[in-house]
This record gives sequence, C-alpha cells and structure tokens, in this order.
Amino acid sequence: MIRDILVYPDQRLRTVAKPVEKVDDSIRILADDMLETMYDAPGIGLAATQINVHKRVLVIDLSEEQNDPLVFINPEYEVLDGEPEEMQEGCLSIPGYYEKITRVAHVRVKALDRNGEPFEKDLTGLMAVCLQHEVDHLDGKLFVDYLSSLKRGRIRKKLEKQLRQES
Ligand code: GNR
Ligand code: NI
Repeated sequence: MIRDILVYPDQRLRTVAKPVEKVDDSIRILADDMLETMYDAPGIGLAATQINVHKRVLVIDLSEEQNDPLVFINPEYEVLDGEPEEMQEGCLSIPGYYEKITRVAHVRVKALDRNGEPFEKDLTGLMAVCLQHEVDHLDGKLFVDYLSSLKRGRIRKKLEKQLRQES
C-alpha cells in the first residue's frame, strides 16, 4: 500500500522513532509499504518516520531498475573513515529542494533484516550518504538542519505557502 509522505515543516517529522522489539509480519508489511511508497515517489530511500510510523525501520534501493531493495531494522552505524564528503541531497519530505550536505564517506552499519537476522555492511559513496540521511529521519532530523537558519527559513516558508495553496 502506498502511504502519504509527511512534508517539512510537519512536526511529526521531529519524532524520535522507537526500536523494533520483534520483527514480525506487521514489520514486514510496513517495510513492503515503505518500498512501494519509495518506488512510487520515486526516491532511493525512505524512513518509517516519513510515513508517520515511529519505528526504527528504513529502506534503500539505489538501483535504476528498482530491483535491489534493502531493509534495515534498528540500524546503527559507526564511522569508519571520518573523511567528509559533500553531496547534493534531496528529500521526499522537502520536495523540490536540493542542497550540498557534508557527511562522512565511509560507515559500517549493523541492523536486522526482514527476517530479524542481524547483518553488517560497510558502505561508501551514495549508499553511505543515504544511510546517514535515513537514520537522521529516525532521530527526527532533516537535511535542512545542516543549512544556515536563513536558508532553512526560506525553504520552510515556501513549503508552508505551497501547503496553504493546496488546501
Ligand atoms: O530520494 C532521495 N534521494 C537522495 C539523494 C541524495 C541523498 C539522499 C537522498 S534520500 C531521498 C529520499 C528520502 O527523502 N529519504 O529519506
Ligand atoms: Ni529524506
């Protein structure tokens, strides 16, 4: 099922998500809904927070063909290489805005898969950036938080105006 994506400055995007206690069918359905919503948007990642579910689940698929879905439950990462990398980021919850954000280039993530099995992966490049972006969502953070308050304020005002015009 395709779910609605919350848009900044919706305060529900600031919720800190809770760890998943048991990976059961309800979590697998959530992950499937998130993948469907992400593919429909389309985007390369989605955190449960963005569909107003405050559980630590995120999905990523960097493939062009939308055939390489990755599900991360209770993800935790450590920085492997503090080397900063600047990349243009977008966010489905901040539609129409793309900004250069600096993040570390190399992380090791530990998470549970859709069967509740633990796995570990070293990530670089766009994959590392996307993982950090999605974990930020689970902690109630957005890429605009890394911008100046002036830039953030401009984006917020424009999105608020759009929202008023739609309703
Ligand atoms: O679709 C998305 N593209 C993207 C590009 C650069 C860095 C991060 C991302 S994630 C984003 C989808 C999204 O909002 N995930 O939370
Ligand atoms: Ni995002």
